[in-house]
Amino acid sequence: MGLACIAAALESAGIEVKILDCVVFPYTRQFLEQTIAQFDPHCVGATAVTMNVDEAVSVLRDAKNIAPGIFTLIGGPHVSFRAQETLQTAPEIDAVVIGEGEETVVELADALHTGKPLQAIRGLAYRENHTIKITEPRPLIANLDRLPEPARHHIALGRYRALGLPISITTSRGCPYSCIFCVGRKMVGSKIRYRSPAKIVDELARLSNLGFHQINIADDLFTASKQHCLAVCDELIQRGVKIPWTSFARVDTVSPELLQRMKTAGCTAVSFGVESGSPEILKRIRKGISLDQVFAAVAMCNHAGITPQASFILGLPGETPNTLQATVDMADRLKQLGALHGFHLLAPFPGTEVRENIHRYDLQILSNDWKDYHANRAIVRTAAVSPEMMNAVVKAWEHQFNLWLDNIKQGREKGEMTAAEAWPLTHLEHTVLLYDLMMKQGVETQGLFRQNGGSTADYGAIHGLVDRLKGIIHQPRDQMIHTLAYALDRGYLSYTLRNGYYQWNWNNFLQ
Ligand code: B12
Repeated sequence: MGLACIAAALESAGIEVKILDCVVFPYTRQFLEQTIAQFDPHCVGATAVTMNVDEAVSVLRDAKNIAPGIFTLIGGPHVSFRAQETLQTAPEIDAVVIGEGEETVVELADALHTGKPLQAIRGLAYRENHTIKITEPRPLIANLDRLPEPARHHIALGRYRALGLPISITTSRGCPYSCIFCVGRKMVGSKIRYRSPAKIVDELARLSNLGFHQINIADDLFTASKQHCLAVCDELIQRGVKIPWTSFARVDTVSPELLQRMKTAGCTAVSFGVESGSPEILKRIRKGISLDQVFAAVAMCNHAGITPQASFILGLPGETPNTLQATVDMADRLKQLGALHGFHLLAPFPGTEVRENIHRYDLQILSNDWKDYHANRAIVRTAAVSPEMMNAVVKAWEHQFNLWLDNIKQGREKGEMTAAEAWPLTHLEHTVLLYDLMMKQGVETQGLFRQNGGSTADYGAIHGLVDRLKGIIHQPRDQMIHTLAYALDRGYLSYTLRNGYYQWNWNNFLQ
């Protein structure tokens, strides 16, 4: 979303852009080299969260080495809080865009073109005469309606659709709450800025035609304003836009009326940050919710027919074996009430209260290697809880998940399950294989071959490709046939037969 927003702002200013999406394409220096040779950009930028900042920096390093004249810049929620450090440790990066980037990047492009001084551009850190300069902070963009729609045409959406991922949209920016583990509010401000419901639904209507199974409303807190949330829902209902969607919410911002309307407008699931089963911890992290409110919100969702999802963070300051147990118990109780749940481990990101003022908290940070900041394994300890104790909870949860998958597998093998019942596993298998195919460039390198495969029989497009993928994709043949047939059927992949040659392709244009 970040890159698509930056691309849209640049295009509106008449600047040509190209997005290299290293989420669904494998990154290689050669790939970057080819792109730079063909596109010949003045500037190369990258986005990053903390866990992938090193990779983003190394892409920019490659860009600088390939073409030293290129201006390199980086933005996103990690470097916004580590601008100085980023420039100090990565001499190949010329500038850091701090905070919202749409206006900054357009002014920067103009300055690079005209030779205007960078000093006048707010929200920028850059190097001048071997010193690092940080300009005035950039005020948040007041009117989001003036921003162009994210330039999704630069993203290979077909690949995201093939992986079963939802497509994202934002309807607002900002969060008035001040949870100590989150940088959201510091990135986007405490005063929420809303887009107008008519514009949002125009965009949602377009997204609903792209063949995604679901839309993710990626706002920090979609339900922050009841009025805004209801207005978007009413607009969706009135215009008859039918597409399932999900959003983030807080348990103290939902009501039966709101959830009912969200359901009517297409909402299927709401994700709540519950964080902990301990009231003391909830207080300490300034979450501002009670456990009663959690139970009430889950009941309201159930009543409205919306799946409640609860997300927890282990390793919050002051965690003890008792609070850890309270969180596990809370998750179990919510599960019994029909809520899905997941555990993450605290990653104290730059810019968060918990990291910047760690001396105030019962917490020790055990790793400053940003690659460890993925929140799936413990990188903190408290006085009473070790990383091993926290990891054990997550591992037990992962074990339960694997047992559930095994059960489906057995049921499917014995023919005791319908295809619909087995779908979560079947879908996961398809996703894993298709992702592998993308990352290994299986279609690009092996997708063109002779119809009869060298023999007299027509081998068929699927069998032919499966044969050629042997040694590249390490999956059983049946599975590969099944997944390719599924991807063809859904239009994720297609092939043509011309002059005795099959040619496979990923489909990117989704209408
Ligand atoms: C929605 C969301 C998600 C969605 C993303 C959906 C999507 N399609 O993008 C999902 C659920 C998938 C997700 C996943 C994760 N998320 Co998240 N997410 C958010 C949330 C709530 C909004 C992000 C968003 O879309 N904002 C709107 C876009 C337009 O803003 P943006 O990306 O920040 O980009 C702007 C600027 O940063 C800047 N910019 C960004 N990149 C660049 C690049 C250049 C060159 C320039 C010039 C400018 C620029 O300009 C952009 C336009 O203004 C934020 C909270 C927040 N408000 O930041 C957390 C947040 C970004 N997520 C966070 C985290 C930790 C994660 C995960 C690591 C969680 C996990 N353990 O798996 C993953 C990482 C995924 C990844 N590889 O990036 C953290 C990141 C903190 C950090 N320092 O790492 C945040 C800040 C929340 C928090 N806990 O504090 N997330």
